[in-house]
Amino acid sequence: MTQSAVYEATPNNLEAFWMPFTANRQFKSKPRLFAGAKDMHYTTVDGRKVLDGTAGLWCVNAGHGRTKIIEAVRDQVARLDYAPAFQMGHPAVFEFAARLTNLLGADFDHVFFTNSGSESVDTALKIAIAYHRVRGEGTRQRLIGRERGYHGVGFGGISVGGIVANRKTFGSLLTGVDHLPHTHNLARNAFSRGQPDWGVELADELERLVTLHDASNIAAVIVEPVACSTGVLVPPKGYLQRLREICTRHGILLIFDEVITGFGRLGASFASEYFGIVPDLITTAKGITNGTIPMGAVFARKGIYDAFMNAPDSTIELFHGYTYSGHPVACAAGLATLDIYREESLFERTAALAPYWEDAIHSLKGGRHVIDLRNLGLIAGIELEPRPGKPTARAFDAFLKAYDKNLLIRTTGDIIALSPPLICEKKHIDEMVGILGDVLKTID
Ligand code: PXG
Repeated sequence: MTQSAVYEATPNNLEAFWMPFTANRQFKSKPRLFAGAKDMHYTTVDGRKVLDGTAGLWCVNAGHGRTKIIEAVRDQVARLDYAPAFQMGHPAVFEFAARLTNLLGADFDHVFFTNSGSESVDTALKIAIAYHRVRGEGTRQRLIGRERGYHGVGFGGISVGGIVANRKTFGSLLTGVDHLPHTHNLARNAFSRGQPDWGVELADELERLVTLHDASNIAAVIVEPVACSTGVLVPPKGYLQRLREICTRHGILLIFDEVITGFGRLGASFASEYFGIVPDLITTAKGITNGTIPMGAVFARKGIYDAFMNAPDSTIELFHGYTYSGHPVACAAGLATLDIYREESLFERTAALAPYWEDAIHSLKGGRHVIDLRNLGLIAGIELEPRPGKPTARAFDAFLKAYDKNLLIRTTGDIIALSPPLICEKKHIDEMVGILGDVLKTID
């Protein structure tokens, strides 16, 4: 068999691969395999074209198979395949860090590279705790996350995360962690367009935790500006601003987990720009390389890096990093990705398309099983009434039916999540909503 035939044929043995976050036995009894992708579509091994309603897993923001990225990767891997990440460097990583800080604006001046969102989260939590310590506030060690939050799957991330299934089988997790309440409230906010009106007061729960523990013991609060994995929970108006105010008042670092909301998804470079809020640390991954090569990054607000630079000159300031931090091939992919975002004005384009997206999504109101519709930027959540006694079954059926009709969606619980590549056109939005409307009519 030629190498390309291996990539395109259905493998004989599906058993050995233990698939992540997958119903392995269900999948292996009826596999769904992609062999190719271009722009807005995947191609299956049996030659069907499937419209990508999810930008892969929220990461292929510039669409699939972008020539510029492919060429940059090809060139870099041939030129310098790997350079040690510790005590050595290579030009592309410095260039990429500088380009990223330009994109972020004047408030952020340093970038720490990782290989995934999970690593970015653990990195940010560690930087937050160490930052307080180097400034002589070493008692600040507690971390605060939020119910229903998703911060990846490292022990740090699941400890501050609030998705029960991702936590309950993994033991005692990190100590010293509290959770804010989530912001989902169907009774008050169902079918809100964009940010819901009710819920700013939920941020005041942070004051309660500060009163309980005392600010001198709290290092950081971490939230997703829009909680996506749990099923697209859009923050109530004023909520994130209030979290920022409370953190500032008590010297607590605010971490925005922008693994999904970064790189244009809301129609601005980052959610922090979209909402006009400056957090202290921003975690990213996914769209940083258009999903082409694994990479993540943590952005530090001015002053955070400097606080670590008081040790004697030749000592290591932060004992943290990964073999592949700032991998040359990932940096090449990232630089080409930033070029595409800029040359095609993809963030501005997303902002311009968002109202059309909102109308299209909300046209599903009144559809069978639909109990809520939520949207922001190019993200949507469609919440279905669960089947009695069988949570998740109805949405999973919708996923399988949509795939049969050549549309890729994501489901979590009984919520359908959509997040197409930012190059998507109105005709793609119409197609997605059309297929989904049909699917909802045909599932029980
Ligand atoms: N933080 C956030 C906010 C995320 O959404 C991570 C951290 C972890 O990133 P890594 O690269 O370690 O997976 C994520 C990842 C889904 C889905 O369909 C979402 C993610 C990953 C896979 C599937 O909701 N988010």
